[in-house]
Amino acid sequence: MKKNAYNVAVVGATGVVGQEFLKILEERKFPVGEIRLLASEKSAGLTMQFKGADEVVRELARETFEGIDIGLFSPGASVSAVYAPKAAKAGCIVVDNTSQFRMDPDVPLVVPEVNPGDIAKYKKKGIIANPNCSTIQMVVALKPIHDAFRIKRIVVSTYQSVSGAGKEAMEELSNQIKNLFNMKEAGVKVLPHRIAFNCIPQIDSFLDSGYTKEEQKMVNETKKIFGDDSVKVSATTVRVPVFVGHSESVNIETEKPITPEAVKKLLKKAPGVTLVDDPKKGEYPMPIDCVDTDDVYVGRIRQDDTVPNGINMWIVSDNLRKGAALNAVQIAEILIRDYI
Ligand code: NAP
Ligand code: 12T
Repeated sequence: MKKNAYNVAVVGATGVVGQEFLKILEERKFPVGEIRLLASEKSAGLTMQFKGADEVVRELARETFEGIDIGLFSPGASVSAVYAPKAAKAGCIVVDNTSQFRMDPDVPLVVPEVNPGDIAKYKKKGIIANPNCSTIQMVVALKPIHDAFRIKRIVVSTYQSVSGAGKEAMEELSNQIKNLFNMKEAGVKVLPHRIAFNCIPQIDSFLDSGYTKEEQKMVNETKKIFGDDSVKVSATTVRVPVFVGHSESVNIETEKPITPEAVKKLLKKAPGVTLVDDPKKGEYPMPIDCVDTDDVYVGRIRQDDTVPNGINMWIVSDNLRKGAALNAVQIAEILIRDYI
């Protein structure tokens, strides 16, 4: 028998992704029975609003997941590493936003527009992984092109907002702007360098290869989501002084001959994609226009004449929504529709 409401835990509820989870559950009228808000010890006792009611935040370490159907997790990888398996053991299906389980062969890595069928594999561990924000928006736009023309190689450079690094990084950008206008020291705490009026070509830590972990995630996750190890991906990930919304310059090479017109035709009907591509009118996607919206926006689609079958494009999305909380709630919607 189908339930008519599901008990949901939001783990990391006080974070920027956690707060977006609450907004999206409400907006999409997800059938929530009990909502349980969990965070660290320092937030225990705070109240947050859900559907117009005050809900008390509780300490994750003191809770069990008995009676919880779905856990929406975004508390950081090391915390998910401990508590996602505990929750799953108690019968709660976990949709995890951290990088902890994404490359685990027994954990599906899902973008509903791309590989919804992989959700079925959640039964192995009771955990479904949500991909990295930069990967999600790229694969939503590229999936229809890959299906029609087979993408051989992707070269991507990202322009990632500070909200990707959480609430403290957002406060850091606004404090630095205020401090600099008041002739004070900017103050660097969370991000590796000053971000105000700057760009930082480092997101996450460096690997021995010279790439960052963020870049390597884009490579590995794209292959896993497409179920195609032959797609070559080369990534450069950069932090820019934008609060919300990640942008990406993407170059692709396809096996079959491709034109900008054919790409536009595909993307016009692609799920989750909005085409904004009228450069003569100054129309192309920008982060300021995508904040608080659900879609992946694509524009600046043009031929790359330097290779036989090449296309350049520009992809923008709200990293806290499609890049994080929305994608996870869409996964939960499929879970309750098709599985539980
Ligand atoms: P954030 O704003 O810094 O929030 C972190 C949340 O985790 C807060 O609710 C915090 O609670 C909680 N937390 C930290 N340590 C905890 C612990 N020991 N026990 C319980 N809760 C704990 O960060 P965020 O941007 O929301 O991101 C969180 C995670 O989501 C990260 O792993 C990130 O990789 C992932 N993610 C983020 C994005 C994005 O675009 N932002 C996209 C994909 C994935 P307190 O407030 O009590 O400290
Ligand atoms: N380092 O979920 O800092 O793998 O922008 C997401 C965002 C990791 C992740 C960031 C990060 C992830 C960031």
